[in-house]
Amino acid sequence: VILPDRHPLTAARTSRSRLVRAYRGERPDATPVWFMRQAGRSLPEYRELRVGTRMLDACLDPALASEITLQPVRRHGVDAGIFFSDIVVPLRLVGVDVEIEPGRGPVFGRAYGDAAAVAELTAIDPATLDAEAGPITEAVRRTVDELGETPLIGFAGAPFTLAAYLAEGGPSKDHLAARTLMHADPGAWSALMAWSAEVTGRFLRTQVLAGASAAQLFDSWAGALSLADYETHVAPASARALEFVHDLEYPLDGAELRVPVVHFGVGTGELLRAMREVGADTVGVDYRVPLDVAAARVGDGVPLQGNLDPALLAAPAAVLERAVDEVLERGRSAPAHVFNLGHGVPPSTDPDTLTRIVERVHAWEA
Ligand code: 1CP
Repeated sequence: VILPDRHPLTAARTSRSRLVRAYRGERPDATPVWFMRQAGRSLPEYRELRVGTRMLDACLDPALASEITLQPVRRHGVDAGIFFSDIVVPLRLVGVDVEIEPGRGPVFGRAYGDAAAVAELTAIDPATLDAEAGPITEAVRRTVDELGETPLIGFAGAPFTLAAYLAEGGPSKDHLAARTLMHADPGAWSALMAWSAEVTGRFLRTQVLAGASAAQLFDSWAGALSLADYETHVAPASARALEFVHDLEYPLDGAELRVPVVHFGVGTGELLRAMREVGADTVGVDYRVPLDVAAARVGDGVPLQGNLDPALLAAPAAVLERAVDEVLERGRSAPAHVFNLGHGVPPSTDPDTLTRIVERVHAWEA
């Protein structure tokens, strides 16, 4: 499926951007940089806009979601916007009772940790998302109109990370409820994973069709799994979720190219190769594995994204600068590198620190 003419990739507004070039495995004039959670509480202009609006209501207000997405692009000069939304937005859209509690994260009206609960959840037809996704489509369209030649990254939660919340009914440290269900009732588990893959895959596809130039799958909590459990009980569902965007293509130099897909998780040092193999073009690396080590683990020819430790953002300037340079140097081991943090921007971060990192990354001899 070729993306429509007005799509920024098809219209050649973003197909030669630094970000999309790097995701294709090329080395542009400067290393592209964006930050996970760049939109959010580190920005005073975000905190001001969010007063009096619940998180998920903000996500479903196209004007607000679009403005919040644009704020860090204007302020920092990053090479991409990341759509302001949340991994649980598609669950809300299909009618699941979920809220985001400030300081806590996603909280559900009930837990889906056994076969009976999973059967109730999976009775919801994932295709209902398509009829409810109007606010997402509109927010993405508004955003890419404003972004011009800067690409927008769409994202979704991977089925395991969604299941980690669903099985527990909220955030948890070790994702025990999900990991127990996986082994206690593999049938219910695979039903939950298949359903989550459909819902989250449709959410991702909606964003790309509406104008996102890349797609990132967040399997934030996959690092809780052994490689064997990941491969057996999780990887097939992640591959299924990514199939929802794999057929979307844009024309470039007479060829038809797939929309780039990035796959990221925390603590996934043992899983990097497997995360590539589910169908990712670029692998996002957290701060625990240096990029040169990660490059050897994922195999040849794979662009990497990452991986400055967010803790360094609060360190003295000289310490931070050395750490940024080291990430860039190690990034040379991959065919292409997109600079990012090893996980999200902490809310206490001084925004000027992020702006200075962008300047330093862009000035570095790629
Ligand atoms: O009121 C607020 O400001 C709430 C904080 C917040 C924000 C700004 C939450 C609650 N979600 C978001 C937006 C968000 N969530 C974005 C877009 C903004 C950007 O990156 O610039 C993205 C990509 C996410 C994705 C997300 N949500 C992930 C995957 C990324 C990651 O950080 O690992 C996860 C795990 C969530 C769940 C979630 N939502 C919110 C919180 C606090 C959490 C984590 C809770 C937990 O620790 O389990």
